[in-house]
Amino acid sequence: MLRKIIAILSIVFLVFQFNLLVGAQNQGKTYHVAINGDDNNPGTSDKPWRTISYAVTQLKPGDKLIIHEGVYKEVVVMRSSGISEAPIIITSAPGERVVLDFGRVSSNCFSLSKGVSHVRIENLTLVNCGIWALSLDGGNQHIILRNLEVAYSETGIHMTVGESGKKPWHGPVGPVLIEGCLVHDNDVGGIDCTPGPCYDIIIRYSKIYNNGVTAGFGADGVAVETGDRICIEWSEIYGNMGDGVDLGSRNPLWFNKSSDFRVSGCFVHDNGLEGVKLWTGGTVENTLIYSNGFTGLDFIYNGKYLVLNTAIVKNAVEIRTYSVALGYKELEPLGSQDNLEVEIYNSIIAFNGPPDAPTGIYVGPGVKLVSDYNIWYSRQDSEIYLESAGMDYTREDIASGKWTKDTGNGAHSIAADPLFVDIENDDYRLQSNSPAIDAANPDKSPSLDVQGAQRPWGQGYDIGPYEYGAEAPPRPSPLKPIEYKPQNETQQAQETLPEQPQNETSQPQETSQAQETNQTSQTQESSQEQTQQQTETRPSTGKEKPEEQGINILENMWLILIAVVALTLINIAVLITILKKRKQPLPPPPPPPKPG
Ligand SMILES: [Ca+2]
Ligand SMILES: [Ca+2]
Repeated sequence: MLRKIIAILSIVFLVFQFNLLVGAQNQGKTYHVAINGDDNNPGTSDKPWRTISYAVTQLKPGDKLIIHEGVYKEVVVMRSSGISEAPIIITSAPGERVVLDFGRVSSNCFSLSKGVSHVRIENLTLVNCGIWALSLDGGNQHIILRNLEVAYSETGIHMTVGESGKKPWHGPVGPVLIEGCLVHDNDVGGIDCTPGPCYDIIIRYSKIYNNGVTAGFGADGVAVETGDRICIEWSEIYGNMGDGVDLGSRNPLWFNKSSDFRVSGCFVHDNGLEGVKLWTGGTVENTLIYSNGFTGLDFIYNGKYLVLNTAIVKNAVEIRTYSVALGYKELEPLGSQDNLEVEIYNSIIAFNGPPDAPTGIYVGPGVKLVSDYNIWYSRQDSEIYLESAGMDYTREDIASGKWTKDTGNGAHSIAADPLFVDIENDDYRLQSNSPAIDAANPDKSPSLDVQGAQRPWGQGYDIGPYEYGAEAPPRPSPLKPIEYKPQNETQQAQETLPEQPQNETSQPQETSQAQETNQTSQTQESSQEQTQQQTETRPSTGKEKPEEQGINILENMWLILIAVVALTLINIAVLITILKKRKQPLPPPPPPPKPG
């Protein structure tokens, strides 16, 4: 009887192994979608599917969907996930331009449904969506969005669903890596996490620009209402009608739970309202904040804030406000403003505002400011306004040591023209005789500058985001900067898009005057163009990144195959032994158990 059971189990096990074998072969299949395909096809390269929306229903962990050139007009809802060793990858065929033009449909357009995780979406252009072009509905983990253009929609990339100030309907979102993306010309926001929370979000090598312009709406470039561990690095955020970066919240539900916000190696400029706005703490380093309409840098509620090697220049040139506001009294504050711990080192606050308006830094009564090695040069009679003392510190007060004597700050600070190369044309690199050169505190200096150049160069570290003379590697940029304008209704969806050389399209074709005069940006881009392919040389701030999921499926499959074949051979051997033994006489049954 026992042998019979073992034999049956053995056969069952063999069948199981056979299934595993088949499963292993199925893992990591590559499918194709093409404009001339058919959803009744098997989805192979010679018999591709026609629609992305059908294709995504067929995907399993490890599968890769390759979309071929053309303009696709359909809404896509993804309901299947990958797993950590085998993410689902959706991408265009190499060198082929794939556009999803949603025709301004009044729904979300490319959605990752509740809980859909371990997905990589790459090399696509998503435009013309009536609501959210790319929506991470909630509970989405380990998502990589790489080399996407998301534009001309109501909102570009949206994470979590629900009402502002309330809990999300489908849970938080993250980790998410948004890398090498262009998010622009959306009506009410570029990248938005409302209500949140979003955790472990990294946005890098991206450009987020001109959002809110067409609709005349105060759209932010990047806005995260609630969440934590949000990092924006090596990116350019400009020309948005609202704030460039707005991290944190008015929402009291989540106050003081979020403090790891980080803006590093970024250019934040020409936004309509504020440059960088942090509500509950965070770090701003190696960042150039210029020509924003309102306050350049704004820290609002209690928290720990750190500013390193940042320049805040030419902000608030039209509106009467401070260029840096620390703990400025909110009209209806939902958070506390009695304990902001702010450190500012190696930074330049200069040339802000019209001459007759408050333009320097405002230090609120609840702020504990520790600062040194900075350059102040915005307004001669009020570089620093200290609310607790009701005192304006003038350029002379800083130079003569009065500011230091009163507050203990700024013993090594400078009240002089930082001598930028060309302010008119927004080139904020340092001239060779700039007082910022070699004048920074080395212990507070990041090892790379805003262009990714190694610090220090020369005798020491420089104040501000640029290290004078240091050799800058190519500044990271979107891998495939492209511009796509939604087509007229009368044009054919299948129409092939004109081929555009990459280097010409990397400069967005804005009409804004601010961008036309933006030499800094253009200079960077021409250096990017030469070296776009050298992505491996990109600097990194060492910030932990979400797990890369590019596991070699093929390698895994071979391991599984070998294991399955070995197990099968052992199993067959066991089965043969058992069957042979069955022919031998059975031993006598054991005596029955004695009662009692
Ligand atoms: Ca805002
Ligand atoms: Ca130096």
